[in-house]
Parts: sequence; C-alpha cells; structure tokens
Amino acid sequence: MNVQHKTNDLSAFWMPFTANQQFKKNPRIFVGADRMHYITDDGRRVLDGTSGLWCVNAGHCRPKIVEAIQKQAATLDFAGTFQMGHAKAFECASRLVNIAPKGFDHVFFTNSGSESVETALKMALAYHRAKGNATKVRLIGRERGYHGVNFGGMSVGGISNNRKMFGALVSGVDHLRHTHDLSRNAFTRGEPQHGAELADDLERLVALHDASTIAACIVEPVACSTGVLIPPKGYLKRLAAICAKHDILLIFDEVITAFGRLGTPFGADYFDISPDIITTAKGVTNGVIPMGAVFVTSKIHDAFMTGPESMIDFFHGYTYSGHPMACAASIGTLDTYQEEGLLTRAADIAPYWEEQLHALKGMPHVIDIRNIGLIGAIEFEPEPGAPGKRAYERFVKAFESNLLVRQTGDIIAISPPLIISKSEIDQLFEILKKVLKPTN
Ligand code: PXG
Repeated sequence: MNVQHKTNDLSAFWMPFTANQQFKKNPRIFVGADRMHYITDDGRRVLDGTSGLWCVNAGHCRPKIVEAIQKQAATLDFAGTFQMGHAKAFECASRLVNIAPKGFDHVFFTNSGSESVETALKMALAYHRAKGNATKVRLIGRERGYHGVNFGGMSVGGISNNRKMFGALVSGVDHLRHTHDLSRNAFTRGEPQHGAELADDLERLVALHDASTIAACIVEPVACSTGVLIPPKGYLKRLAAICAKHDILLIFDEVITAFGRLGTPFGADYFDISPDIITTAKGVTNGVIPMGAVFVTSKIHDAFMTGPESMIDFFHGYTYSGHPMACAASIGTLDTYQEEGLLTRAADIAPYWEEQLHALKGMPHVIDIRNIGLIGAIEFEPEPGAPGKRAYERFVKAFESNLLVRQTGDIIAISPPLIISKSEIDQLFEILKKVLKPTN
C-alpha cells in the first residue's frame, strides 16, 4: 500500500465559517496560549480580545481546569448517562444549578450551543404536549438572531447567510423584528433608550397565528454573533410579559451571556427576568472541553415526570451528555470562576472598559460604538459595493498588530477574558486606535 504522509497540508481541514481559499493563502495559526494571550506559529504573543470564540472566560490554560481534566482522564475516561450515571455528572449539575438564577433547579447536558438550542426547542414542544396543549407547536425567533447551526436553531435564527442555502428549514417558525436602530440609538453606552415597543411585535405574531399555536419564543438577551445588538431598555421585560400572558415559553439563549460576560452570573440576572429555559455552552467549561447545558425550572422539568416510573421521560440525549471529561472541566472552571470572583468581575471593570471603548468615537468610518458588560462593538460604514471589507481588513491588521478581535459583517466585536487587567485594556485599545487610523 502506498501511504503518503502529508504534514501540514492546509487543504485537508475544511474550516468552519471560514473563507477557506483566502485563509489558506495567508493562514493565521496559533500554537499555544496562556491567560490573556495566544502564541502564534511565528512566536508572537497575541492579546486575546475575544476569549477565543466568546468562551474562554477565565483566560487560557488555567491550572485548576488543566489538573481536573488530567485527573479525570486517568480515573474515569468515559461513562454514558443513559440509564447509568457517574458521580461527576451529578456533582457538576448540582454546582451549576447553585449559580443559576432562582428557580433553575435542573440541567440537561449537551455538547455545544447548537445542541443546547435543539434540546430547548424540543423541550418546549414536548412540555406543551405533556400539559395537554398539543396545538402549541410554533416557534418564534428573531431577525438577526443566532442559535447555532442545526436545523431547529438555524430555523429560529435570523441571519440570512446561515439559512439561505439549506432548503425550507423547519416549518411553523416565525420571527420578531430585530432591535438594531442606529438612527435613534447610535453611540449609546449600555442599553439603548429607544425600542422597547419592538417587543410588541410578538403581539402581532400572536394575532396572526393565535397563541394556541405558539410554543416558545427564543431570543439572545444580547445578540452577539450578529454584531452585538443590545436590547433597548425595557424591551426584554415587555417581551417576557407578553410570553407569560399567552403561555408562550421564553427561552433565553445564553450561550454567550451566561457565566459572567455581563457582570452577573447569567444574563437573566442582569436583566432581572425569569425565562422558562436557559441555553448555555462555551463558558460552562471555559471552552476547554466541548459542553452545553440547558437549565430549566421545575415547572418545565416536573411536567415530564408524571408518567409511569418505568417510562423514559424525555426521548432525547447525546452519547456524550454529561461526559466525564467535560464535567471535570466544568467543575474546575466553576472553582476558578468562584475563587477569582469572575462571575461578577465584569461589573467592576465595565465602566473603565466603556470609557476606553467610546474614546474611539470619531475614528474614520466608525458609525457606532456600543457596549454592555465586558462586550464592545464598533460598526463601520460599509465600503460601497464591498460589504464587510472594512471590518475584515481591520481584523487582519489587528491580528498582525498582536490583537485578536472578531469580525462579522462591518462590525468588530471585542469580548476579552474576564481576567483582563486595566493595563491590558489600555493595551487593547492602543492597538485598536492604530488599526483604525486612516491609511488610505
Ligand atoms: N447560540 C448562541 C447565542 C451562540 O452565540 C450558539 C448558539 C451555537 O453554539 P455552538 O457551540 O454550537 O457553536 C452560539 C455560538 C462569533 C461566534 O464570533 C459566535 C458563536 C460561535 C462562533 C463564533 O460571533 N456563537
């Protein structure tokens, strides 16, 4: 047999959400990481302005997490959780519900944000059926929402590029209007003043479809992937009230906002709202081992526990739900968050962050700057005929200047690890200032 070994053949890996042809002509490769920094293959230390992909909330290669994984791998590498259990899964779930908002007493494990969303949507449908409301089958999402890439999440999601190639999607889905309105809210610090009334769009959909056909409404408290759309003041409370009025379950997709990003443990805490289901992933393990967790109230959970004891209550789950390594990583992560106060640290540092970020106002082509917790976004006026080009060029220039930011459309998003110091914030914005300076 003629086996050819190809080392470092970039073409073998079909990269996700990547312009593969462009990337492979000029790749950006990391080989290491440590706390606030990545290390590139050419030996540069790059300041991580995005917590990896919004997940490394405690910073990179933290000892408690590394040790927990190493120990777990040598003790119990795999055990399933279908009709069997292992101690770490129960310990992890108990630790998680302890930091969850009041009333969220149960957690269902998945392996990613996308799977958490599918799980939540299925729970919502099955819940209503269990309660004798089998006509409640419609799902409501929101324009510009991102709920992962599986069929349910893609269908309730509202980003055209993520949807248009993939057929007719899941039926029975409708969308609220998005809340982004630069004409009224540009350069707002924190929650925008205008737009609470956009929540009434749910009443429009209720009038169209009738509440008796609607199971759930899913939104991100802050819509991050689409470019950091911060909810207008009062919007989420109004949406929650409309959901409650019509017995529509409210699902908060907190894959990004959970685990301290806004300065509270969860986004539901920040906005003082009690949804019915909360989806999470990313920060649950500091991004170190893939894991997702869906938090539910007893109202939801108990509706499934009414059949004969011998019957499986929810025909859903993954081989790796509650994987021992992921649970160990999560426990190490929660220890780190708790010892260092990271679930609330963003609240302390946010005023400084806001001040430095908004100092970029007036830089060329910048049409908006917005922030909440330890999240910031800079929106550029699109170059005529070349949408996304301005932000992409600035993303590349930032990387070459030793700063990692995230680009989506003509928006640059920043969301550093929650351990960032004031001097590292200064450093981050010094680099950004240079990157945004006119060159052409
Ligand atoms: N819901 C939300 C709110 C998310 O932000 C997902 C679901 C899907 O999670 P998984 O683990 O299946 O990828 C996400 C993921 C970005 C970016 O730069 C955002 C995400 C993923 C990758 C990049 O905005 N969010």
